[in-house]
Amino acid sequence: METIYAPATAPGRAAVAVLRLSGPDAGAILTALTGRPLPRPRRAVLARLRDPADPADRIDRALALWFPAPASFTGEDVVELHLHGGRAVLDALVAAIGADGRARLAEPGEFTRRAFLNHKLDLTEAEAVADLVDAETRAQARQALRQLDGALGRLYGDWARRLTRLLAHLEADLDFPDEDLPGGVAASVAPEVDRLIAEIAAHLDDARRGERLREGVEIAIIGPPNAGKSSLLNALARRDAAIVSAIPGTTRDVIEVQLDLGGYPVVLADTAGLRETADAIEDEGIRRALARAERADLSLVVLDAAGGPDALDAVRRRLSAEALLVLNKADRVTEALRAAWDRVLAAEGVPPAAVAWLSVTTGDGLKPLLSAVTGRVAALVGGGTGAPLTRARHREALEYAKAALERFRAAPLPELAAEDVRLAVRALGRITGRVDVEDLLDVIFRDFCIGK
Ligand SMILES: Nc1nc2c(ncn2[C@@H]2O[C@H](COP(=O)(O)OP(=O)(O)O)[C@@H](O)[C@H]2O)c(=O)[nH]1
Ligand SMILES: [Mg+2]
Repeated sequence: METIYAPATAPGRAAVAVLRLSGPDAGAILTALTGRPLPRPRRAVLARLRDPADPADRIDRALALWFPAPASFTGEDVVELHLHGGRAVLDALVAAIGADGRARLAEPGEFTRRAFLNHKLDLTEAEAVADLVDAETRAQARQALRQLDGALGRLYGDWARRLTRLLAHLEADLDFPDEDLPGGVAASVAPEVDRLIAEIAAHLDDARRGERLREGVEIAIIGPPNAGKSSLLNALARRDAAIVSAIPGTTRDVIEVQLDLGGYPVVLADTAGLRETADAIEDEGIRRALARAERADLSLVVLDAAGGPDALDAVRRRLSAEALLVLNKADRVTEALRAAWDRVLAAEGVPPAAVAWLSVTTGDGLKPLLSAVTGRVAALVGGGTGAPLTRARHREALEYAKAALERFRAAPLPELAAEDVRLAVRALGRITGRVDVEDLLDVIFRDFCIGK
């Protein structure tokens, strides 16, 4: 295994920069850089780093940490150097290590990859490292941490082990039909397979909570031109992300901003106003607006309330359980007009909880709207019990495993039945990268004491 090294902190000027080395020569390279013996394991020591090729040329006065294998992040010998975070210092160290010739720059993700190969992490935990680094909100970070703690790996690993045990029984029945095994093996494993199908189904049927939290909840702002959609986006984003004007048809493309709503990540999209138009570009913008509203987790349907309840006609089809009706420009709505709105909404059966009065201009109603949206977002991604599914990769493998188990329940021949269970175990093993069917079968078969 080659020794690798890489800066672990983001490039640029900072108080401290961290560089990591991992592999068999990490310790020797540290010795060459300091001209001293290795420090005590896992103790931070002050180290004078110098260029091994020219020991008079000092690089930095740094903090050095020595993690001998296997008690390190990668499971290999690891050295961590905490430098002063300037470009020149880091560049000089990288150049000196490069010139030493015993280590090469790490590929992206290579430290974590080695941790996986050395059984320090399973694949779900390795993915959690990436998610934790990418997390932009607290809820995302908490979810990634749970996964890093092995919550998902344990769940999938446990299912795989239970299935492997069943598989062992099925195969024993096939391989040694003359042996005196308890009769009716396929029938005896059926209840446990049914339990597993139900558990996997419940885990899959989570309204994509975990995936939504990882990727961000999508909210689309739609409505007729000039209703104040772009103004609302800017107010929620607290910056001028979208152009606001009195000219209808100003917004043509989808404009996205990312928000942190109460710890939940949200991708808010402003869209072109919905209307008939002869302008080809605006028409494409409207097509995109509708497509975005279709796939959004939540739509904010904005209307100019001052125009009266007839405005509803243009958006009636967009009102659904996943929509919040925002009646904007309330500053220009008389009491009589408001009463008219209330009558129409009641007649249409729009629940009051799905309606938000707003004036972006005065700011009235913005806070209640924000809490209503945050509440909806929390309901979409928060709550839930246990470890949520976080990736399409996991979902696909679990759906494959569940389908295989359902085939097992319907399979006519014992040989085919065992093969379906085997496929299900493999699919679960692909998620964690850990379950090796053959190894587990060996262990379990030993308990059987057959054909000694
Ligand atoms: N009086 C009033 N005018 C508003 C309000 N919100 C937006 N506007 C104005 O309505 C016009 C259209 O706004 P804009 O955000 O571009 O609407 P969009 O076409 O739906 O994106 C602009 O002139 C805004 O200043 C509001 O709450 N009250
Ligand atoms: Mg606009």
